[in-house]
Amino acid sequence: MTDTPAAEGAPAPAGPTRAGFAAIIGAPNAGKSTLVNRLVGAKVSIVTQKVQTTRFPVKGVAMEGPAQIVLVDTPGIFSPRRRLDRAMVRSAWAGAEDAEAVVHLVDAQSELVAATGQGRAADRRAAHDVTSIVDGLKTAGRQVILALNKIDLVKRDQLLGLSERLFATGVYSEAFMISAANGSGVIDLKARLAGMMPQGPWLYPEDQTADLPVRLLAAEITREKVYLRVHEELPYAAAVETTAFTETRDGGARIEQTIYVERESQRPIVLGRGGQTLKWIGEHSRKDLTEILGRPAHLFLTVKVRETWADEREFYADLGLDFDV
Ligand SMILES: Nc1nc2c(ncn2[C@@H]2O[C@H](COP(=O)(O)OP(=O)(O)OP(=O)(O)O)[C@@H](O)[C@H]2O)c(=O)[nH]1
Ligand SMILES: [Mg+2]
Repeated sequence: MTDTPAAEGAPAPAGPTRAGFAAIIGAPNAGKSTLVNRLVGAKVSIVTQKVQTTRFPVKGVAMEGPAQIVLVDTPGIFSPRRRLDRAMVRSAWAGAEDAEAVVHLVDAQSELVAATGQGRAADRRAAHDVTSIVDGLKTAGRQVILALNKIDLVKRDQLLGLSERLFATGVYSEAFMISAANGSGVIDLKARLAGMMPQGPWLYPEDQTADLPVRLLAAEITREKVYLRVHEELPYAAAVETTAFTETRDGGARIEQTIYVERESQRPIVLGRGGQTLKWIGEHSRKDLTEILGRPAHLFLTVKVRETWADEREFYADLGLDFDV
């Protein structure tokens, strides 16, 4: 994703600088991470077709003239059941609390399909999650920006009705219609967010796009590949940990990672016949990591069963999530 205009290499602005936080909230799968990557112009947050991909708030830095917008990609907000769910949803709301601007991203296609009473269960669930986010915003007494996403998938004439219906809830100050996937409308949204940033010094160096420890970023890239490859067979039960990250003599990075699954029966799913699936995951992750790190990545993957990873305090601390919610 390099086609978003960025201020990289541009001369330092003459006027006063601005900087602040803009949080992107929304139901799982609305396209929040896709939007953050698009606004930043680089891959900072992983994207899959699976709901609940993002597990903790991820920051990405976007530049727009004299303004620096620190985007906070948050986990999807939904009705939480397990401990990890509760921690994710709590962190999403917390990400919004401290931000100068909040964008509620809504999957326009899911909303429209759900409103007809038809569509998949996933669409109805997404629409239900949108309603509870609206309720949450009402309770918080907070007005936010509405962004209708995935407009590449819907007829334009349906969008106006949808935006009016949502606007009537009173929790939105303005509305944008975008496609995070193809970039349509994103420039306008970015300009608006830049205008909302308060005057002040930049919070990150101008050329920095991500704010995630490299070991964690590397683990996230591999988790994305696991999800992309086995998302149907492995509902929600994998974690990836970088266990070693060392320099190699050729200037590359040697990265050792463990993929944790919750059941013995899931190990062969990740390995695949003759180890083919794990090989695919490793190859794709290594390719991405080499690109992101800008130097050769040598990746070594192991699969382990750890039934309790989702109930271990240490795992939450590593991701900056609250264990006790
Ligand atoms: N057609 C279309 N697909 C999109 C658009 N934006 C995102 N997607 C797709 O929607 C799916 C979910 O995207 P993500 O960016 O992972 O969504 P998310 O809101 O971060 O999801 P969670 O992290 O699970 O809450 C992916 O398959 C994306 O490719 C869009 O504008 N148009
Ligand atoms: Mg996400």
